[in-house]
Amino acid sequence: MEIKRTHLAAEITPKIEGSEVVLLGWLHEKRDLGGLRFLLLRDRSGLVQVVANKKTAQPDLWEALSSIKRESVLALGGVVKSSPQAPRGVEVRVKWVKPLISSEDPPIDIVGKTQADLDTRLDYRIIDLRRSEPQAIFKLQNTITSAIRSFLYDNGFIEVFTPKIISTATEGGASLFSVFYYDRLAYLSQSPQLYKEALTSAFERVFEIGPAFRAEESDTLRHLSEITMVDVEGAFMDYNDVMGLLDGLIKKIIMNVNQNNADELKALGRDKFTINFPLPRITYDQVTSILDEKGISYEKEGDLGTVELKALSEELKGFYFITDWPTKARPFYAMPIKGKEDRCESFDLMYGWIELASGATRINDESILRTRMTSQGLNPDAFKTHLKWFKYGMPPHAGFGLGLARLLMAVSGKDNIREVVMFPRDKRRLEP
Ligand code: AMO
Repeated sequence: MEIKRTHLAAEITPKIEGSEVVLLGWLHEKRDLGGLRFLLLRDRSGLVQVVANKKTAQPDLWEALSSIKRESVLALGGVVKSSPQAPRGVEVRVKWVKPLISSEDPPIDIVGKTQADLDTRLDYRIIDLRRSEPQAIFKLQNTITSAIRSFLYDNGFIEVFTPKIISTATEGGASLFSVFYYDRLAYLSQSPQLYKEALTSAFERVFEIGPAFRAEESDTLRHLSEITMVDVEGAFMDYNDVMGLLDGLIKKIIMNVNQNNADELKALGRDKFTINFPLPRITYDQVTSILDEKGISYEKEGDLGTVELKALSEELKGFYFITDWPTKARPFYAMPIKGKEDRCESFDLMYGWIELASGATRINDESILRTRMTSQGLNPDAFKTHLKWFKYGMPPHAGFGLGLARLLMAVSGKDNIREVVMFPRDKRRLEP
């Protein structure tokens, strides 16, 4: 580009009063006050006020400013002057403007006074993402993913990338999307579970932040068909070690969000987090006793549904673990507790009534794994490739899968997962 930016909007501060600056960005808002024309220019750092005075501006500059539509991309030059009324205490007195490309009138309001409904916003998602709230949400997401990576690197985990086109179900469930793979049928991966487990025998500690696909029939505020999953797996660890790791991970994320994202939390009407660690742990059997006391019915030895979890969240706020689930309610790879085989070394990390992550100690003995597959109604022959690795030194291991969007719901305070995924996919939506 031939015009070079000298400053970002956020760098226009009283410290550089009197300087000549060149700014690049989008026309966020425009206001005419008689002989004064105010613009708000937006770039990746935020907004800055720019002003032109009819008396002193060249006529062609004044004209250019009157015809420019919001969301046009501009280069402009001017001088930084103090202005007590301007949000930054200074403004740019514009000397020249060069529209780089013009915009049509935006289809949704970006300035945020009247907010379109979510479906309309998602239809125009790229425009919607210019609003301050989605900007805040995805900046929080960036803090979260970078905290996750740095925490896991510091703990000896290496980042891996496993295939997303696979030949058999991972979780044994029915929620698979099928795809044509040349002349065969294949599936989109629901989870890197089997790969991450096998990889512990080569690298001990691995993690992946990647897509997972779930053909979910349920149309809820917390389920999507394509999600980003944070999968972590470590050799020579059990579920207590992994819950300890998650304690450390959540602590690091919250610390970084509190430190780096004060503006974003404010934009979302959120306070900084104060959380006590370690996070509370409650067993499945303790949960069902609470439900019994409250007179709430649940499926015996089964998963906990929304009604049950909402009732529980009246007692337990914020982040906590539910541990020691019934073996029959968990996937085949979860390790039964020795001497109490109807319960397994497993947990869910919760935030209020929303499940954020599941994890477990895994079975690393092939014959036990085969038995568990059969008792869950699965055919071990379908898992031939996976079972093969268990003959060659599969270490004891444990891990978890954390739904990134669910965590972002917790941190941003949004109750619809579609708000915190840039391009959500559900039963109805395959665009944009
Ligand atoms: P699970 O199936 O419980 O476990 O998924 C782990 C986490 O992923 C998130 N999640 C979803 N988020 C949005 N929409 C969905 N449709 C959806 N499905 C799951 C949730 C959930 O807690 N292999 C195991 C993990 C493990 O044991 O390591 C697994 O996939 O936050």
